[in-house]
Amino acid sequence: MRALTPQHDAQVVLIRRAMKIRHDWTPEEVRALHDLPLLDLVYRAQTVHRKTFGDNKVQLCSLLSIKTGGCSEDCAYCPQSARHDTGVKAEKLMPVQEVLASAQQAKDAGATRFCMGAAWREVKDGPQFDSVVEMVSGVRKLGLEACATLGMLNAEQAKKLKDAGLSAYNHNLDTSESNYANIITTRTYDDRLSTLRAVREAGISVCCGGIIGMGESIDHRCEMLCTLAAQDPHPESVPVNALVAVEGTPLQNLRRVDPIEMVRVIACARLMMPFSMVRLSAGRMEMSDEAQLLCMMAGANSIFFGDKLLTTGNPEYQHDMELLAKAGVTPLTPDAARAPQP
Ligand code: SAM
Ligand code: DTB
Ligand code: SF4
Repeated sequence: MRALTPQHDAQVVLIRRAMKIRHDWTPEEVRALHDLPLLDLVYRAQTVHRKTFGDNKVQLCSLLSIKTGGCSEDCAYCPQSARHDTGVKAEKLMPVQEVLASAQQAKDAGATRFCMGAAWREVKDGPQFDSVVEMVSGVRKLGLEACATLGMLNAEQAKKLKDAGLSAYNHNLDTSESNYANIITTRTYDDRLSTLRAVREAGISVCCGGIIGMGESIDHRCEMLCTLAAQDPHPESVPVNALVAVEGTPLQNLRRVDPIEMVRVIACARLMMPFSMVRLSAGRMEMSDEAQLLCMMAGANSIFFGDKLLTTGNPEYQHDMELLAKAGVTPLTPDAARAPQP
């Protein structure tokens, strides 16, 4: 976490005292919030957001697939699973220097966080992992936050990543425990939670969120939000993805999720985890500018920019910059103060 000014620090201490941080949300309570009239919900979320992040800034993150496709897992949403015929080719791990060149480009374009994704079920010790460790320290040397998402990790691997300077590890719960087996059968919810514990215990920030629009019910979404917020401390970063229905995956025929549903989930995440970065992640290609701004009103304070996510599309850089400029939303700069986790 970057250094804060003494004034800001003092302010956050006061806010923290006034704001009860909870880990015991019940699905019924969350459902009641979720179902509020939309403008009441957004108003509440924005009120909390202004207290914890007074600056109205949005963090620009850059995403790179460092190892694409051929994954042994059967995640129903994922174009990179070897079990789905999506046209995504299995590739080798990218060379360290290429990854660092891409990180430099992202920095030049205004990114403050660089996220590296690998289509692995789990990390295996050996030369590939050693290269990833090198990538992490290289990205940090460029002055960027470094985030990685590499599948399951053990405590020792988490420690190595921490020592290389990894800022955050992304490991999503994706859906609720009660819906998990409908989406993934090759691992359990407990597998996910135990990697998250290893990450936390190594002292790495946790980035953990989910996907909506996979055929789950609203109650499933509320249950997932409760599990996210049950983590103590809260994940510092909570990505909210809308399913990108990719041809060849079992979810290919699902209809685009209504953006208003994204707004509701983002608002709940903001209210439940007031100090976390809430990231409007996949699915922006199918959202209007206005819907994205409503997500920001509801507390989203980060987007991925650049015209590709891992394997699917993302809005054009120029379009995003125009949207932010039009709305008077300033990108977070590397030296900007922002609310720390309580
Ligand atoms: N293999 C690692 C893992 O599963 O944690 C890391 C890579 S995985 C692609 C990272 C995240 O991307 C997933 O947990 C999921 O939330 C998101 N994701 C993947 N495919 C998606 C899709 N089609 N639509 C929305 N989100 C997606
Ligand atoms: C997250 O929650 N969303 C990002 C990031 N974490 C790694 C990935 C979205 C991937 C969307 C599908 C694709 O492009 O392959
Ligand atoms: Fe593999 Fe991750 Fe895709 Fe699942 S989400 S198939 S683990 S790359």
